[in-house]
Amino acid sequence: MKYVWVNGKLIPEKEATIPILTHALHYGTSIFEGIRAYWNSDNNNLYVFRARDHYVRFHDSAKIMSIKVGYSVDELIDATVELLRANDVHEDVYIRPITFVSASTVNLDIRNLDVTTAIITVPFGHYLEPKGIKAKVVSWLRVHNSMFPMKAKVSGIYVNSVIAIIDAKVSGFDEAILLNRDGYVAEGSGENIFIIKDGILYTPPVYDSILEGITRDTIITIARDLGLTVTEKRITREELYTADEVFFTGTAAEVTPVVNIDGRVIGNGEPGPIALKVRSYYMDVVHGRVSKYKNWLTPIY
Ligand code: PY5
Repeated sequence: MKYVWVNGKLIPEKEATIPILTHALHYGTSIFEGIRAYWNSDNNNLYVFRARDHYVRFHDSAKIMSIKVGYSVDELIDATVELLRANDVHEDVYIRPITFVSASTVNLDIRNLDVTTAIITVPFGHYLEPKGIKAKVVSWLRVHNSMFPMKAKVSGIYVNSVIAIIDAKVSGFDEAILLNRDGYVAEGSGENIFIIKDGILYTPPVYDSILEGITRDTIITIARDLGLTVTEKRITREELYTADEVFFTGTAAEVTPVVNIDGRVIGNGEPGPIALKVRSYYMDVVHGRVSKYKNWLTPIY
């Protein structure tokens, strides 16, 4: 889009370039977020979804990595609003805040190195096919909590997701499901996972080497609103195969039904009724159509 926000200033996106020896490019030393803003054509407004929660997680990721963001949660929310207005956004967009180690050095101790904080916006539609996708439980395991704090959204760790999704795609599937080191279901390459059995929703607990997804939290909250029971528990691979429904959640993925896992048809091979009901409510919430969740939204206009 026209402008990006870099260290407190709006600059033309074309001018936002980085030197070749940038630390983050070589070592993945960035922390980032993925946020969505939804355009509501009923009242011609744009709503950023759970901006505060995303920027709190951004700060948590930074703290874990000993990176200093340089801007408070409130300043980052204000910067996001300023950028969306400057870009005159009237459509659904993805917002990508990032703080990266911008020093040009080969040293690994980043504690005193210069960082750059930027926010970029891009037009964004569906990340995964909403009609349902095929997933593969790949042989690559999710990086375990004891090897890296998976609560932190750190760029370098995404090579684990990249190798997993390539494995799934070359085998003809749409997305990967990763198990953790203990053999339990962790998450997708860029999504959390829920299964439904006999009307109850289950999702892996946060200590099972997953990113603590904000959409995951949203779904747990709004599903309970709909009178559904949601339980956080360890999930085995066979529970995936024999679930009545499975769906992924994520800022990019929203709520995406998984209709086939490792060649086993899930339910009747179509998106299930509970996933569809939860997704429809989720879309209402993010578009500002549910008054009780308006506090999750930052209106832009
Ligand atoms: N797990 C992983 C590994 C993720 O990358 C993501 C988000 C999630 C779970 C869901 O987290 P949340 O609900 O807070 O978004 N993935 C990013 C996203 O914007 C990047 C995907 C390429 O959805």
